[in-house]
Amino acid sequence: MLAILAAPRAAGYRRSVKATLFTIAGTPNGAIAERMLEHKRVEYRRVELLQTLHKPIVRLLGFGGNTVPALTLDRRKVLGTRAIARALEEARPDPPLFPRDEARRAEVEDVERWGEEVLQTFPRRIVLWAALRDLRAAASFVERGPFARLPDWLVSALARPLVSAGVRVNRTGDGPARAALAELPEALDHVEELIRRGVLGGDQLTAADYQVGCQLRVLMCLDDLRPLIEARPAGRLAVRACPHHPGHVGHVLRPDELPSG
Ligand SMILES: N[C@@H](CCC(=O)N[C@@H](CS)C(=O)NCC(=O)O)C(=O)O
Repeated sequence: MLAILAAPRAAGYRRSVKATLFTIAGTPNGAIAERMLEHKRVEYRRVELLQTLHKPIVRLLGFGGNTVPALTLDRRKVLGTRAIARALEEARPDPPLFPRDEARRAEVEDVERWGEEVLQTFPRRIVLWAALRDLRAAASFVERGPFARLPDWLVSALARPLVSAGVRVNRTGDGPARAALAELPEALDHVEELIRRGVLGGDQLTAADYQVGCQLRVLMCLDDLRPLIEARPAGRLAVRACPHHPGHVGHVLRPDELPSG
């Protein structure tokens, strides 16, 4: 089985909810699900699947789709970050992932949707495309499980086909990645407008903070992008939502590909 089982999260987590998270290495969407499980203090088992081969496996497991993150929660099958947020909120209302006030909840849900529909396209288009230029970096996204212990020669042999497959699955390449890089400053400005309005980055992190913060945190794994993000309020939100994320891509962007502004 092309799955890798990681140990359940440590004691102190609530044992009454049984959860298994299916994910792949390096995806911000997996990080969103993990950070929300931690927010809810739900003990979970992490199953890491191999990029691209995860699709038939998730389909065969009966999630009704072929993407990750996919979560079984109290025997319920839940697919996708937004559905996972709602299933967790229902199973464990405290601490909340959404404001109790209806108007504020609607604002948070709008931003969560923007995070999933719009902001998600930035790491999706940029990160694997950049990793193709620094193939040793691809292995740095794998931090846990037996993949992390594979010999260097095997990691090098697997990196190119796996990263290339990921680039194809994400329908990216030079055009989409460069367009995303050019649009990144505008997206960061939008995040900061939402922080100023108090919809993001409040006292209690919400599903929208995890959705937006984890996407930005993964972009910060690129040496070319981290300095543009980390010193800004958007970068501080990213680190708060996702203090640690594996992965490090060295300088690979050409000067004309770097975001300006
Ligand atoms: N919007 C979905 C995105 C899920 C998604 O695109 N997952 C990627 C991995 S990061 C995937 O499984 N892609 C395979 C595919 O799109 O066929 C979510 O938030 O869960």
